[in-house]
Amino acid sequence: MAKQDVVVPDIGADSAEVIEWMVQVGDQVAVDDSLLVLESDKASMEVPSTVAGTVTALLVKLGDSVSQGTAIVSVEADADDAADSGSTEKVSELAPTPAAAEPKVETAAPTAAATVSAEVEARVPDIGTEDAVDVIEVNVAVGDVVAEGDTLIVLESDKASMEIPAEVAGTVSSLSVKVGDSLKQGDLIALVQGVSTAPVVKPQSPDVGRANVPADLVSAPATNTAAPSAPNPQVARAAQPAASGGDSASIYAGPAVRKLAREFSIPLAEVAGSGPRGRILKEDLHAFVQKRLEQPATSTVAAGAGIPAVPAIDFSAFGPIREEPLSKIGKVTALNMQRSWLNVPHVTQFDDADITDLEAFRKSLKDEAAAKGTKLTPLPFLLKACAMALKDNPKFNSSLSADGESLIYKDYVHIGFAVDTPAGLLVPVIRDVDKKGLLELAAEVIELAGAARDKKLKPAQMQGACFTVSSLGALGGRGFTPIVNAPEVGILGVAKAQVQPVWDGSGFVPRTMLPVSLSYDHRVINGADGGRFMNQVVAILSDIRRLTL
Ligand code: CAO
Repeated sequence: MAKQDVVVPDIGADSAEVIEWMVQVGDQVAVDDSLLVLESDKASMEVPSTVAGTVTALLVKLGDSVSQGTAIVSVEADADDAADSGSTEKVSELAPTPAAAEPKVETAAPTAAATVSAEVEARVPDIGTEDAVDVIEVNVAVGDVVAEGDTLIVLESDKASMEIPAEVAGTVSSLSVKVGDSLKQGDLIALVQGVSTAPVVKPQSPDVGRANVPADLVSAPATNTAAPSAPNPQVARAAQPAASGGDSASIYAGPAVRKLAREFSIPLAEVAGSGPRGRILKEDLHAFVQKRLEQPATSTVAAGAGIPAVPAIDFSAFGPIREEPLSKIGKVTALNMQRSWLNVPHVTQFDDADITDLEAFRKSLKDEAAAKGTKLTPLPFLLKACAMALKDNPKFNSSLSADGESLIYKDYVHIGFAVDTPAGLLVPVIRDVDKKGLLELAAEVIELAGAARDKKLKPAQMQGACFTVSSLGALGGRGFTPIVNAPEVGILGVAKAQVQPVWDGSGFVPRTMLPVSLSYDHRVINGADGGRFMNQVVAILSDIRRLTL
């Protein structure tokens, strides 16, 4: 078995970048199987194998710049192949004959020095096939001024899409093709009234000259006879690097579109193509960007201004998966969380409240609460403490105006509390907390939490909060950083109360300590404001007689 290196054939460009591997070490390949995808300024192309056998080494890596003759893959040729032809023989078989190595069509000599008024025929160059191929885009109209290299039309065969560029700068004086036409090499595309003073090339015959061939799209052997030969690249609907398991084969876009996508970091795998057979057009990129710009208001996973999106990952590449749509509540929560997180500069302060006496008092009210058909948990005490602190620290009971120019102070104290429901997080609002008693609040918590879990909350019962309390105390935990429910400016997180040894000045005594965390909008509230609010909440919880002050 002979080892052979497959090399980069004539790619019609000085160099191209390796953008995707289509094989890996150990793969069996047949002659003409695609090995990798190269991309030059204008074209992307799959490079096929010249040898049948087993891939033993990849000689270049993604991102490498390669040129004609660069060895890309080592292949251990199949025994038959090797026996039949031998590696050297095989190579020589594939090597171009001197004649074949010449440009397929003689480079057309300039027939005239272009003048301002010279009219140049733009014809279909050697497109590597004798079959007619479809015009899928016409990129110019009569009267358009084109620069040399501007795309006139895009052709598409079964395997390739290719942009046909203008050979001269000038004005399109007539157009001979339309979308849907089938064209062959030499067919007239347009007449361009040249404005260049440089010599221009006018093909002598429909057998167009090399000068008219988009260099990066040719399938004919190149002019460089010395270079190792291989079948020419198929200019293909080549893929993006197969990021995250994306189906690269399904990405179908021309080089210009790919370049634009790269420049704007647009993930082509996420762009819907509106061109023939799903080809992605520049318009599709525009539409995609437009949609992304509008998304922050409508999507739960949108990237904000300038914030890179989290890449899409094909998790099935790592093991079995199951996908379930988010509930409506889940989507709204995600959107609200993201909006608050992105808009509000958060600061979180932590403290512990000694609720030993509060707990003793609460437990002493247990029977009384039960007699009234309710249950008194620490939450109503927390609501009362926050209501008092909100009244004494009015900035916490405010919201920034939408234009960010003023603060809107509220003379009411409505507090939301987070409820964990099977459908997701809901935040019912208790109105006028400052005016209600503990047992009244306890009853309202139970009623609203029940309605939330039974999906019976009315929209009005979830509106108008000035502040939120999020209690995870029944679940445990030592503390967390709650996210402000904008346009509110503060939220109190409550973790699990635990008996801890506390130094009382002469010894350690067991005290029930409640961890609390206060997050606030640092645009409105500074650290000192936060500290004062937190101190007051902790002081009230530590000595609930303060509620009567
Ligand atoms: N520390 C220790 N124990 C606590 C406690 C705390 N901080 N808070 C409550 N408990 C106790 C209660 O006293 C009760 O015990 P008893 O039955 O022995 O009296 C038990 O935990 C259960 O309380 P509860 O959960 O039924 O009642 P609650 O008033 O404390 O909370 C509600 C009500 C609706 C807030 C709660 O059920 C809930 O849904 N919490 C989740 C909130 C949430 O998800 N926050 C995160 C939002 S961001 O994702």
